Amino acid sequence: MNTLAHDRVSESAPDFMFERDMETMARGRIAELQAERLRWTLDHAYRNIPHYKRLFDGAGIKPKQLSSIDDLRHFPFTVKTDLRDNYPFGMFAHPIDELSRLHASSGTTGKPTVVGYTAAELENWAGLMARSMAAAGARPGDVVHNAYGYGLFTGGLGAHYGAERLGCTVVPASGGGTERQVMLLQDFGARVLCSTPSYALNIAEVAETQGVDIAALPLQKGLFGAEPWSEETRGELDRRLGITAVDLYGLSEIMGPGVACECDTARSGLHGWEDHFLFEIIDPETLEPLPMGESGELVITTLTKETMPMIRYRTRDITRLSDEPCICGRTHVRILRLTGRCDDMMIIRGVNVYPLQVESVLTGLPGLSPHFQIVLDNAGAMDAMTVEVEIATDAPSGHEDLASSARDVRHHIKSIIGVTCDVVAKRPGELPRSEGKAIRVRDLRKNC
Ligand code: DLL
Repeated sequence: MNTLAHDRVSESAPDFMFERDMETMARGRIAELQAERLRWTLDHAYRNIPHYKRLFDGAGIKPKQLSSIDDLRHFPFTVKTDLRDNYPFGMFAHPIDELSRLHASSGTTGKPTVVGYTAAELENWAGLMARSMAAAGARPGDVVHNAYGYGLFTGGLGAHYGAERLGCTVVPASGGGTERQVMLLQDFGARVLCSTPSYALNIAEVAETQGVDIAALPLQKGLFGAEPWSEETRGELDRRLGITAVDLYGLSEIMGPGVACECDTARSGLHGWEDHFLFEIIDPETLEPLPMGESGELVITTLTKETMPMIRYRTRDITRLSDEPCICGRTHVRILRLTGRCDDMMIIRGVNVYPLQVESVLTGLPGLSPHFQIVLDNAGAMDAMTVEVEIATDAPSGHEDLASSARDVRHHIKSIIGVTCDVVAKRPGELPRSEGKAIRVRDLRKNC
């Protein structure tokens, strides 16, 4: 994108945008641009990637049959196993020697999924991350402490180049070494923190045990994502770090972080950058597209990616879209808070439960820390859930106190989520701490 387009004149203004023309484009114009770019993407994928040729031919559809965006619903979906089946480079339209970088996301089983970028695509990504950071309240000249993991994970380098593109000074802290991170936050005076929400809570906790008041430091904005987090956790991060916590979304198959980001003006849904991506919501059972505002699985089609265009990629993420105008002036559709992944859903005694619902209940209760894990096990023919949660550092921790906290939590989970489970209250420090994406579920079930 045009790097000269940013609002140089109004960098310090509250409504500063990195690419105002694109971010505030009339919705009709966005639709025209999307149709044009979609036609190019379908044609490019069909001609250059054998997987898509096979897929489209199998479905009896040709790119030229798309006469409007609505026709996209007739094209087949892409799923994660398509990437695995074409491991490592089978989904690429370019030979490897034309690429500048590879990233990969580690699956729980088998081979990772690999994504590749040309130099131009890295430029594009940096621009979209810069746009996201500016929306979240970062400004040129800010010090950005980047605690997303550096490496094959897209979080570290994605946020890094976005912050540089915005004109910030990056502290490439990566994840881990939390005590040192607290020292760097104090000494370098970062105004912006980038990390997973669970790692930000870990930083807050370590700072508190070191007697450091992060809320009194220059830190003001947090860009948190890469895992589901609740409004209650947002409140906790705002309060404990003295910041405005903003939601950031992305996935490696589509690009990495920066596919969508909240504005710090409204903090009410993530602006999905529609000049580069087309968002649909489908019913994950019937696979039919759902109307604006209904909850279902997010499906994304890339509009500007050359190396690895993704056609109707099923993210497995559950959310809703909103095209209501936003008070910040950005016109791009909003992706409302992601409530979980289809594959994270647990069925406990017939009730559908997502880890995020458990997080919401726990974070709202006094006397508890935000650190928890869900343990799944077999109970006869059914699945049983045990919630392990740590009590707050200042809460009484005798045997009877722990038992009473556990009873209390069990009662709240039953009344709010409607599921009966066991609860084990733990003393501070007994559960593992996150340094990146938190592991919320320990699955001990046999045959799963
Ligand atoms: O997590 C990219 C990223 C890095 C996003 C840093 C934001 C910040 P993956 O490792 O491929 O990529 O994982 C993608 O993480 O499909 C969601 O399930 C989840 N996820 C990402 N952002 C959010 C969010 C990165 N804001 C998967 N809320 C996605 C909820 C999120 N879940």
